[in-house]
Amino acid sequence: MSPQRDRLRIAVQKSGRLAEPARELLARCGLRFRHSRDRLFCFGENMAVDLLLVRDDDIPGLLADGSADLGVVGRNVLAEDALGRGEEAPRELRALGFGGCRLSIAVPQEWSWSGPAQLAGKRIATSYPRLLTAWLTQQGIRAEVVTLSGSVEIAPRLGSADLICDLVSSGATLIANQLREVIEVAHSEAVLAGTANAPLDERGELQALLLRRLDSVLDVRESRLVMLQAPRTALAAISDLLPGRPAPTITPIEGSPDRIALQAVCNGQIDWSELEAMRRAGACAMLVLPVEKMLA
Ligand code: PRT
Ligand code: ZN
Repeated sequence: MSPQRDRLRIAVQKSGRLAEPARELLARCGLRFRHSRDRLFCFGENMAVDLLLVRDDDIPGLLADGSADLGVVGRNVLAEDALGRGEEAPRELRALGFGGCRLSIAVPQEWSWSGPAQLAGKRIATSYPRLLTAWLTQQGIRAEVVTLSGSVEIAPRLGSADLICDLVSSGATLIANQLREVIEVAHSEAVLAGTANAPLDERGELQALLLRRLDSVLDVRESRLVMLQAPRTALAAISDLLPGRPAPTITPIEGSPDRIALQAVCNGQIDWSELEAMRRAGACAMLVLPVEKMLA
């Protein structure tokens, strides 16, 4: 049961891969925090929103017991927790687009891999026993799950497991441990998590406001403002090259009746080859700018 308080609390990782990007994202939503001495709690200076700086593994529990209202955590951690908690488990509210990785099965390099059936009867070391067990069940495979809290990748060499199921991003750790990724069990990225029912008081309103700002921040992250000039006759060809086919704003250029200035918010990155194609179609004076905020 959530204790009475009027300020919203967001739990984020104190240090680690998600700590910086989570703080940066909240800053982009307009939140400013004062650091406290113990760095466990950060007071929100401009809104009634405070931060709890904790270990990522603690975030689902803090949400479940009402100590925090929102949390930024890996989907892997949230999903592993949810499998052990049932109906009332904290849930994913938004995918945040950073901290991307995959939970994968990796086998010793010398194995020849013939498919998941090969896992039957093997010992698999992991820090995600519930996710792995659910996947094995879904695949109809009986194997032994060996739960380890860290250094999973050395288990096969130590002889405590035959293979592993661990998080992978670049794959360098697997290679360094003579392991080979063979199959992805789950995809993960950082998510904003919250409880099944948002608070009904002012905190609920604050949470709704934050979610609206977050949606706008996530939307514009991939957006680019394109500005260029071109002959009026090239307009159709150039518009076709704009990612996401936005509706551009067209302005006549004073003193040059055949030429126009174009401005468009495009949904997606614009690379050099696309700019070069626009130039071949007749565009010049091209500018591509990141979009900071957008409110319809
Ligand atoms: O102290 P605290 O408990 O808060 O931190 P932590 O050490 O448990 O977590 P941290 O900071 O390592 O990771 C936080 C979250 O980042 C994870 O829960 C994932 O959602 C996400 N993430 C993204 C990763 C990785 N990429 C990742 N590569 N988490 C861990 N790894 C590890 C992986 O386990 C393996 O040991 O990095 C190694 C592999 O990396 P590559 O690049 O060699 O493949
Ligand atoms: Zn952790």
